[in-house]
Amino acid sequence: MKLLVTGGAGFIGSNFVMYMLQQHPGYQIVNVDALTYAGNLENLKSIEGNTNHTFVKVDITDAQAIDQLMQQGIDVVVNFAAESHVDRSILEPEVFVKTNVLGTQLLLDAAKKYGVTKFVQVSTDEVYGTLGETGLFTEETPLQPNSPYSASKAGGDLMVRAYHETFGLPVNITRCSNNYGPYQFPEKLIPLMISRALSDQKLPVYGDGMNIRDWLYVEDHCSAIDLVIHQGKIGEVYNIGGNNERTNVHIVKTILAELGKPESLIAYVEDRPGHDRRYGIDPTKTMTQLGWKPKYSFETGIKETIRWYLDNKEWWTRIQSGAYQEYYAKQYGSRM
Ligand code: NAD
Ligand code: TDX
Repeated sequence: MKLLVTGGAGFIGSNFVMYMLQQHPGYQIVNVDALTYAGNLENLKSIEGNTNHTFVKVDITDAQAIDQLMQQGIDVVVNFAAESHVDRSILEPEVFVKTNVLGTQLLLDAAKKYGVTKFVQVSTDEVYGTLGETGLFTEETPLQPNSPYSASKAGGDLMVRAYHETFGLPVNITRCSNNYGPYQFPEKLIPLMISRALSDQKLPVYGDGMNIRDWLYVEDHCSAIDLVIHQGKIGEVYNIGGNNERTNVHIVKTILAELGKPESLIAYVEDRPGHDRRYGIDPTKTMTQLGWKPKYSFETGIKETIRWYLDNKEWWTRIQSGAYQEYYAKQYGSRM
């Protein structure tokens, strides 16, 4: 099988590429990434030299380049490429629409032109909006996105739906809860708090810290997408989550306790505008129809993650200094 994976130098995409090469040693992966600030080829160091993996620096909004790539014969497209940070979408929404809506539509066009056996859109629970104190998001929950980020992801999802309904393109959409684990860019809650706590810097908690997110270890997200690729019923949406709802302040206090740092590092700061109060995924469909089950409890996953950030300090300090962006030029500059 030949997969085109977009966004494979980012957090989940790079974990997914490594996971798939391990699970399916015969598969070929073409990894397409624009290497924005969030793309980091250092994430893929462990698979350098693996001939089943090819990296190509391409922007998914470049229709010509995508067309050229698809000409080689791709079986399955897995679309991770996106602008992914809510706070950035509040400051600069335009690039979110460009990549997450237009980029998705251009990929769909190429998939339609060359014919694929499946197009998997990796989406998020944030498209469903926010929950009150009770209830969970199911695949039938109406889309009510509240941030420019989630609105752009919902726009991409609706394009995927339309290409299925109108052109018969074989698609699946996955909607996963908040991921955490190795290689997550240190702007997101968990790696931001770990890296700042290790440097004894203040930890900015938005609002009252009681907003709830539903956390899933990244490898469990990858195993679910693997099942969707192989067993997902064409045209269906699959929610992915492990029933691990935690308040933000609980997360931050867990990290501080694990690192032996004082809670006095916590600084309550002004709330995020439009801040969704609670996310919670009902994963029943994915579990019963695809036989998916997460491997990691939150308590195990967070310990593994903290250990990884302690062992890979150089990885995130190079991000903080910007030095990671030179890696591409050094490694690939003369070859591409
Ligand atoms: P990330 O920001 O770490 O990675 C995104 C990657 O996409 C980067 O490597 C970046 O260079 C690349 N990219 C951005 N714009 C591009 C473009 N125009 N062309 C080609 N590549 C481009 O994000 P992530 O956390 O790994 O998220 C991956 C996907 O999973 C996203 O679609 C996101 O919406 C979705 N998702 C994320 C989470 C989460 O908790 N992180 C949860 C559910 C779904
Ligand atoms: O400094 C912070 N302080 C804080 O209190 C940051 C960065 C976040 N927060 C809060 C906001 C959220 O309630 O922590 C929670 C998690 O924030 P993020 O890590 O920014 O994630 P979130 O906004 O929930 O979105 C994430 O999950 C779904 C990903 O970034 C998305 O890409 C994914 O779709």
